[in-house]
Amino acid sequence: MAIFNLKKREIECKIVYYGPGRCGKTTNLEYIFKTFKKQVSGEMVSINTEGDRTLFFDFLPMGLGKIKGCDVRVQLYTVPGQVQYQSTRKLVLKGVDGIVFVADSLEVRREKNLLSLKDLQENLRDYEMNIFKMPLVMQYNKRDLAQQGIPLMTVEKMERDLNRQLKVPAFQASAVTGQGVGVSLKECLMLTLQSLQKQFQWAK
Ligand SMILES: Nc1nc2c(ncn2[C@@H]2O[C@H](COP(=O)(O)OP(=O)(O)O)[C@@H](O)[C@H]2O)c(=O)[nH]1
Ligand SMILES: [Mg+2]
Repeated sequence: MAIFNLKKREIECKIVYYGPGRCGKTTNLEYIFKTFKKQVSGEMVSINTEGDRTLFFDFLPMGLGKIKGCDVRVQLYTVPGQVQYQSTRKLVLKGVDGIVFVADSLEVRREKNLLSLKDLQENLRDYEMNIFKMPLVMQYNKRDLAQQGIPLMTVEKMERDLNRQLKVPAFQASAVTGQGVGVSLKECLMLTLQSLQKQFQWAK
């Protein structure tokens, strides 16, 4: 749930990069942090969680408009993906306004993607949020590895696995080269802002 800061005339919201361990969430955030420097305010904050990190930083989307005359400030988060960090993952989802689900295109990670999506759905449900109503985009990451002859799932297969029911916007990406990283974020921001606009429709 976004925070309305009347004094600063700002709305603060939270976007979380979710997905299995090693799918490329941190790499996405690092790419955004260095590529969209002008829209980043402050530092990247890292919270250590034994062996993995929860990362976040403030991001000011540009050209996406205001809500009720207020600027929108976004916090971008990643969660630790490993199974054992279930509690941290859940905590990071608290108050989430939009999600980029990063799926790993490696054939061998198929099951991990499915489990992570299920885990997301359950964690949201525990917060009384519905994945079908959540501003959400899919990112099929590591597409660059095809060139190295590494077996990847086809996009069609990933769509069937992960997006058959959700039917959310999906993007192919390579977080290491940055391909598809900006568009995934932009689409998620747009959906999030649209949703916030509806939520604040009646606010004075
Ligand atoms: N080839 C390739 N490697 C990637 C890509 N995204 C992430 N990686 C690598 O996958 C590993 C895990 O990435 P990381 O961002 O730490 O995953 P996280 O656990 O989801 O945060 C690292 O070695 C990254 O360099 C990608 O798009 N292509
Ligand atoms: Mg990470």
